[in-house]
Amino acid sequence: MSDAEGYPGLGRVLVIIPTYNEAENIRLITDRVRRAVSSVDILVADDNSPDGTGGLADELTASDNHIFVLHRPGKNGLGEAYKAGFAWAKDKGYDVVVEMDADGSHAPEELHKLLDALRDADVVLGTRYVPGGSVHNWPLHRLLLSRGGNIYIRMALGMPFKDATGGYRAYRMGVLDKIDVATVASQGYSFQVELAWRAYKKGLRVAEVPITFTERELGASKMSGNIFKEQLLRVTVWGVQARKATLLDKLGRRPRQGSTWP
Ligand SMILES: Nc1nc2c(ncn2[C@@H]2O[C@H](COP(=O)(O)OP(=O)(O)OP(=O)(O)O)[C@@H](O)[C@H]2O)c(=O)[nH]1
Ligand SMILES: [Mg+2]
Repeated sequence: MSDAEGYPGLGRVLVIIPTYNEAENIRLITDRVRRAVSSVDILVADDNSPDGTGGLADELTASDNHIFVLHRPGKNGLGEAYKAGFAWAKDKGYDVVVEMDADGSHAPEELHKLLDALRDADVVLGTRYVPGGSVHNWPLHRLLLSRGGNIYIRMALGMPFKDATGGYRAYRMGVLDKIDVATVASQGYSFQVELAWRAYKKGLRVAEVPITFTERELGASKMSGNIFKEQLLRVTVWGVQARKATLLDKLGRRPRQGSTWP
């Protein structure tokens, strides 16, 4: 079982690491997390990776009682893996959940910065695009897509965050119920954007801390053009819905209730 005291001032923290074919990375990342912040627990949410990541995670579990594995039946996207991990964390009574990629892009050595900032916030976004933040080893087109995507998100949604697509984050557990995370349908980067957008709309305290993002060195990317297109489409629709709601509000009429897809 975990250290009873958890992380000072925050309680029990669970770092959720979704994995699909991360056999080369899983031990490296869990070792780094455990060395960096020894009081946190780790949940590997594996989608039955054909390369045996789930089995490797089982071996780690057997040798370290801070590491747990959630075996899922098959590849079902990053968002679904996180939602299952969040539900697991709630069930086990954690106070804080952290999102972290398995490929080393999110440095466990910076985890304490996110957790320290969470003492005065409800959500902390690890941010590449503020002073002190950086991106290493990304080709120019990847950087332009990411920066351009974030500028578009700021314009379309009117939320101030510099890095709404990043996936290195910490949430107080209560936030996930407040933003009704179980109903989030987005996948890929949109999943991250939708969580930030819902937290922003609820008026929650969202802090951004600079992080150093490093492109994966081992294993294959699961990023695709469709993930980027999904983000563009969803953000555009959310932006239009938000402007419509503001306009109706000004006219003294209530927005029509109904589906909020996408
Ligand atoms: N459980 C689960 N994990 C996934 C799935 N897709 C991606 N992941 C994990 O989510 C994390 C981020 O995926 P990456 O492939 O690194 O995506 P990315 O960081 O956008 O792309 P790169 O910059 O090219 O690495 C990694 O830990 C993946 O193993 C999925 O369908 N299910
Ligand atoms: Mg990656």
